[in-house]
Amino acid sequence: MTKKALITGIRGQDGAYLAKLLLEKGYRVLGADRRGGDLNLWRLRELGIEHEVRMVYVDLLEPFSILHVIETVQPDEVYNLAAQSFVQASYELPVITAQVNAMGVLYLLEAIRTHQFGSRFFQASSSAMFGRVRQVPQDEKTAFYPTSPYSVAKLFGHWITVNYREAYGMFACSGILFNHESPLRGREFVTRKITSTLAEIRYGLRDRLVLGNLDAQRDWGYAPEYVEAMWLMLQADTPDDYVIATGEAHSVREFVEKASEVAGFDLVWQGEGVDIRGVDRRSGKVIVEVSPQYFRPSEIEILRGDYSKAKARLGWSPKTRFEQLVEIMMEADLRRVREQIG
Ligand code: NAP
Ligand code: F7E
Repeated sequence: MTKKALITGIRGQDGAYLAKLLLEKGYRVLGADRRGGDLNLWRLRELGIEHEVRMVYVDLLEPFSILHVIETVQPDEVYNLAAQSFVQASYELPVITAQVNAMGVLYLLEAIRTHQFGSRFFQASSSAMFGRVRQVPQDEKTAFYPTSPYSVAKLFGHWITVNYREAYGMFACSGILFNHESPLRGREFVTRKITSTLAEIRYGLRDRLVLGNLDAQRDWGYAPEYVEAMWLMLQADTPDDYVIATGEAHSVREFVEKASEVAGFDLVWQGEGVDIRGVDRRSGKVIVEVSPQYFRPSEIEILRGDYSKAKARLGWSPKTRFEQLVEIMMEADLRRVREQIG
């Protein structure tokens, strides 16, 4: 029988890739959408699946919408990818971040428990929960130390998922996802901000790329591979929690350097601290600078994950390395700008 999957956060990066993967596997995919209409379906459109996903109204802040959709759809699998996912914004919007990222998870779990259709549940947890990291690399046993309203709320989402599994025997899994990127990443996140802005500079639509902390290090993987791990977790014999990562960390500075190279710049750094400048030796122009406006009240200096458990139990490993990821993203943004200017 055709399996039904409900994906919250369908308009986001992961929602789009997961929908594509599940459609390819023969699932009927229902996309939980808080806005309605067909505005902003650009990611589904880019993947050529905008007419294959059935949209249903769900706002994670509206528990009745969740109860209603679980009751009417009776999904085999529920993937909770919806979140206020931008860490920087969570300092300005702490309450809404907590409501969506923490209470939203509980509403979903409670709706599944109440209806007892046996839906399997995936929660998109975050490496940001490790925050002020207690060890490098981080694995499933590493102590959490969240450092933003975003990650504190995600920690609730993680533990309530574990709690519903242990207390009620639900098939509920939490994926502790390290940063994963792609050409479908939102432009507010640093990787896509870098590639989209450098592409615009390359074709004369913009002068500068202004960033915050260049020294922060992240374990950046390729998003289509991460949604495969989500699916694998729900196909396992028993529910569990898994770190999904590449095992490599690189700095924001390294990302800028590699992306500049792919975009055809010859970047050299001049100065230090907030006065640092990235200069293109070919044109002599400053193309990168730093502004404290993008510094965070509390920063995560390094995240690097140990995905051994996912490898051993799910057979999952990352395939796309850092350099390749930057190339994929940079080339996609160069292509987009070329198409835009004709
Ligand atoms: P994303 O592109 O920001 O997508 C998040 C989606 O959540 C958006 O489509 C948004 O809908 C939806 N949403 C926000 N508030 C909602 C609400 N109240 N009700 C219903 N939907 C709501 O995020 P992503 O990168 O795909 O990430 C997917 C999930 O993985 C998120 O939970 C994120 O926190 C988590 N995660 C991501 C990463 C990563 O590196 N990408 C790492 C760790 C964990 P609108 O389109 O309507 O705004
Ligand atoms: O920042 C630094 C910034 O916003 C990465 C989300 O998917 O991954 C993501 O959260 C780093 C930080 O991602 C700029 O200070 C420098 O150290 O791309 P980001 P994030 O905060 O790591 C986790 C795992 C999630 O769960 C989240 O949902 O880059 N940085 N300059 C900058 N960051 C941004 N956004 N913009 C800058 O100009």
